[in-house]
Amino acid sequence: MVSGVPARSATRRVRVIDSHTEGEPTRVVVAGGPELGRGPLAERRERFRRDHDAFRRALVSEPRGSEVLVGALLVPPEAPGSAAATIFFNNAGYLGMCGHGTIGLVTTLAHLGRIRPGLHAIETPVGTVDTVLDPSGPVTVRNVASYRYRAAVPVEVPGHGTVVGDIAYGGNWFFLTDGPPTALTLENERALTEFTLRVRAALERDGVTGADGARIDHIEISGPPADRHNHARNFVLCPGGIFDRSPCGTGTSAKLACLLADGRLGPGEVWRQEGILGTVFEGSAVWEGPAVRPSIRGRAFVVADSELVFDPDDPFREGLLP
Ligand code: PYC
Repeated sequence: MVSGVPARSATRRVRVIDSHTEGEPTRVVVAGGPELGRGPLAERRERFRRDHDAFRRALVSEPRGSEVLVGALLVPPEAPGSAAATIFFNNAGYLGMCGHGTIGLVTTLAHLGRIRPGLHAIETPVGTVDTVLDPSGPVTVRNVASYRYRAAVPVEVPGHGTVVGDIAYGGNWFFLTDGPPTALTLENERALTEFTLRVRAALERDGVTGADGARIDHIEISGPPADRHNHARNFVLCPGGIFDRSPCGTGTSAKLACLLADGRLGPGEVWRQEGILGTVFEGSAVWEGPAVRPSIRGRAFVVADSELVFDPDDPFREGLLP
């Protein structure tokens, strides 16, 4: 047996619900996932990583998924009042929080008839987030406390010279820079991906990290919006080397932390963050001590309610890629 996906005689079946949030997909594992026991979510995430990593790969990589997919394993909540608890993952590993994924998860719970419009607490490995499901569909996520860690950090990026950006936390770690190397359009996706990969490699080369040595695995570039009703457009590189199709919930949270720190946005003021597809998250944040508490609003749609099949004879039952 390989951990996570046992080669047993019976075919294993895993029920998943797929959705997209403003373009970015989420796959919620509703039944048939690994048993992680009880205890703090951060500990259960470590158990997932240690004992069931093959399951993660099988869920989000080819032939069942792709590198754009974010998985969300539903696990029993710790607190009796929580609507759900989840561990987010992708092709590269495990995420602390995921904004678009939380919106997708809440929409999925509504699709399953497990929740109705209103307030719902969702537990994640980096804290509990309050969400509000609007009767008309949109979901607001009151994210974990977010903050700017360092401002105006210069980094030498091969082929691009000195790139200056802020390091901020929004549930994941981000390097945020203004002034894209080229227009933030889908046609420039390759050049933007190449640029952000180089920025990330340069940060790693120089040992630039988030607090406590945390790896900065998301790079966010900001530029002018295509629609004048919005405030900015972004391009966000995710840990697995692929870009976020949505405006990125944790990335928008990190951006809000920087905007409030600079006094460019007031507490409670609305920021309309456009993503690379032109879809929008509406965000705002208020001060909470030295950090800010961001709220992100967006919409998800369920696109599949299905069962994944793990045939014990399939040599690629754990996915094509290691
Ligand atoms: O929406 O927070 C987010 C997110 C992180 C990675 C992909 N999406």
